[in-house]
Amino acid sequence: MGFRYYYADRIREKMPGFRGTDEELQSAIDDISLLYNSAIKEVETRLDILSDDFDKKHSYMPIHHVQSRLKTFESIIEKATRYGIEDPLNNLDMVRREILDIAGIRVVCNYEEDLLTMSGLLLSQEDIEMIRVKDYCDNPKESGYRSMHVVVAVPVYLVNKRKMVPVEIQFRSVMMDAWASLEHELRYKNKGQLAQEIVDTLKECAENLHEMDERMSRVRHEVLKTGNKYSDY
Ligand code: 0O2
Repeated sequence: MGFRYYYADRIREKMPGFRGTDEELQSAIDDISLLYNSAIKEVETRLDILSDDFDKKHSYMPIHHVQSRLKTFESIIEKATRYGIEDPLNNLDMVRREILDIAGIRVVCNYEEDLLTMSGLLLSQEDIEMIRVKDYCDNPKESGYRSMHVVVAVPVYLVNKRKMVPVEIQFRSVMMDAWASLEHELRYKNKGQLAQEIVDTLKECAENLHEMDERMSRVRHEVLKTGNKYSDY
């Protein structure tokens, strides 16, 4: 199976606590790989179609780029432990109910206003269920982080059943994404520890970029008003 990248023997080495056989562990993790990789494909395809249709109708593509990732098995188990799930390796059904970002998609839009357009279009699809929204655009995190996190459940059609699978979608503007990517790298390089002065500077940078986001959006609207190929949007 091309999509499988969790291996039972490697997981056994790092986490020896699984009580079943290797075959049972492999089957459980294949199930996770298949479901969540499929859910990512499903959402990516829907976003692609929406983007193409939006372009056709308005001569404008709100999405700058899309990234996706499947959480590693180790970090799923680590997060489950952090969330207080007892013996997560032997309670994978509970882990799948509680950990909602096993499948993650980042939709980077041009401007902040595009976030609502794209999330609204996706959420209005009748077979998509909204699980939760965390709006860090209007309420940025203490670090300065801005983004809109939407968890949806999407249908995945298997051979003889349909499964609703949760996917966390982070909608960000280009400016929000630039800040988050650089800040994440700096934090990661320093193993999560940054001096207070650096933290303050990064927060200030986030605020400056937010201001820039708003200015760029105003410029865009000026350009639209003067009439050009986007004038019907
Ligand atoms: P990855 O690989 O990016 O997904 P948690 O805090 O994870 O226990 P929850 O509810 O998932 O619980 O947290 P939250 O804060 O809603 O979303 C976590 C994700 O948002 C992070 O994923 C980052 O992608 C992003 N994020 C949140 N805060 C910040 C921040 O201050 N800086 C940056 N750069 N990104 C942030 P992970 O878990 O880091 O991993």
